[in-house]
Amino acid sequence: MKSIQLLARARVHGDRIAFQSDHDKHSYAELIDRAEQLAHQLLDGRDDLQEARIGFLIPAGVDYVVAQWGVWLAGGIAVPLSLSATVPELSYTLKDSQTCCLIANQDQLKQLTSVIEAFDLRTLTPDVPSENNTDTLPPITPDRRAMILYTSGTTSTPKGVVTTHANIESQITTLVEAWQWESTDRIPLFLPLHHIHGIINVMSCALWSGATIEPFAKFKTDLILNRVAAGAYTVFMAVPTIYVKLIQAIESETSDSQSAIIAGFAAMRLMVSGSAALPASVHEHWTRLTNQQLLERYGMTEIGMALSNPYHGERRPGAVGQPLPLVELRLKSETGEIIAGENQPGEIQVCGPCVFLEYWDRESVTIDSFDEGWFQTGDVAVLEDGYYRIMGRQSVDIIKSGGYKLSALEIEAALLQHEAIRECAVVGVEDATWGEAVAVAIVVQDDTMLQLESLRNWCQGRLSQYKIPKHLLVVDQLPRNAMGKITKPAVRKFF
Ligand code: MLC
Ligand code: AMP
Repeated sequence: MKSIQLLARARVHGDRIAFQSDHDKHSYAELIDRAEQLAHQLLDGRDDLQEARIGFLIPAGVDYVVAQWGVWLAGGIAVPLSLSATVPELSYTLKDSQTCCLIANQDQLKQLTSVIEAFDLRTLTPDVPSENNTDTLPPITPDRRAMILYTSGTTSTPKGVVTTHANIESQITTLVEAWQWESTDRIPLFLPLHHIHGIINVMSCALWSGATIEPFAKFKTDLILNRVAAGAYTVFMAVPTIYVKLIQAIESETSDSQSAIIAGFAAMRLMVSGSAALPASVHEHWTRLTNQQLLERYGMTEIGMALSNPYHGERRPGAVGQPLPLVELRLKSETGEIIAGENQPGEIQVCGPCVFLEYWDRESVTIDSFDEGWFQTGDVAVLEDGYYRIMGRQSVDIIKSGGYKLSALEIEAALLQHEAIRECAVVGVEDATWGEAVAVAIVVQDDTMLQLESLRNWCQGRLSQYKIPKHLLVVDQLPRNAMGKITKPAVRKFF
């Protein structure tokens, strides 16, 4: 029976350091030992969790991996939750995934008492005392469900993307091969760990390779730049917003510290950008500033990474390269033809072992998202001189802000709860830092007024920070087409 390769490899990496920060170090052997003990606690005498959903709310670091691996070893499905989610957002995820158990530290569990009671959740902390329980753990075949990640789309509420152990292994190995991961690599981990970029590209690829991760609770420019200047890393992965913020920060440094930071970046063997479009101007600015050419790639929660500029060879600004190993990709035109040549745009469709199994508990949505076995990404691309370039998304209702995918419909549904709002239309508008920023045009109820600041205050606790509108316009009426449907391209022109 095949075991989970990522964990089998951790045993082999043994005494190598998996996590290191200025105050502590943790070996691979410690990770796997602790994960096994947590698995026994989760099982609590049962043979197998049989794909029960286990949520965890844990910042980047050793405890996160202990929880993820503990769930897998016990036969459960890992549901990593967002640390920045509001209570309504968290409740939605727990309910939709039918999560039965929550792993979090004591402080967090205390803050979530009402949610825990409402969903009758069993709770555990990740720091279980080592009891050296040697009972056998269940065999885990690669086709079993491993993880559910929530992602927004054109439905107003997020959907759970289910990946199997085989999907995850394929998503990891394609990147380890293409980007030549080594056990000597050192990488900072500051991206949120309820999304694929942080979980697979950074954390799991590093752990597969026996490399060392330096975890951060969240991205903090000063902290990261200090460590870069100290030559702490060989690999760096971030979303475009972070590169924009880093450019601003580096350029405002004094010349001595600027030289040390630039030397730290220039010495890295690989720096990657993804999760949203990296403007060619930012790519070129970064190269001028640090002498380091960013490698831009394209991916999605449902498929892992699909396209990448080459590790060796031209990294073209504004382009996302070619299909990664094990990924089959095609473009389909608006009129339904498979595009054979260059310069003709079409929807990206992907198949291969990296493609997810299903949307949790949404059979018909899953069926509709495939076209003869090819997953329909909803992203439009064109092949130019051998490199794919992403042109945009088919749906205006999907917004990418700071690397987060947001559903305009989900934000509208939340805003419509405001007593002063009669109608609203949310769109993404171009923003130099965030890629896109959330903007809303509203029609107010009679005799009421609404200002941006009061709307933003009202949104606190209802929507995560990055979903809260940055622009507000009060209008007499929203533009509509002949069918009476709001026309979002026209709404966008308001801003
Ligand atoms: C935060 N703010 C925003 C915002 N996010 N304003 C506009 N638009 C947004 N999207 C505001 C806050 O309200 C706050 O305002 C101020 O910015 C600082 O907030 P913060 O939360 O401290 O921001 P910061 O830490 O700087 O966050 C920026 C970030 C973060 C880029 C580090 O957004 C991030 O980690 N993004 C990565 C998301 C990710 O991993 N995506 C991958 C999905 S997977 P004020 O007024 O209070 O100061 C995927 C597949 C693939 O896409 O291909 O990888
Ligand atoms: P998510 O659903 O959060 O996984 O986001 C995936 C989406 O991010 C894709 O469907 C694309 O729209 C977008 N994306 C990821 N990488 C890139 C990139 N390099 N350029 C443009 N868009 C990207």
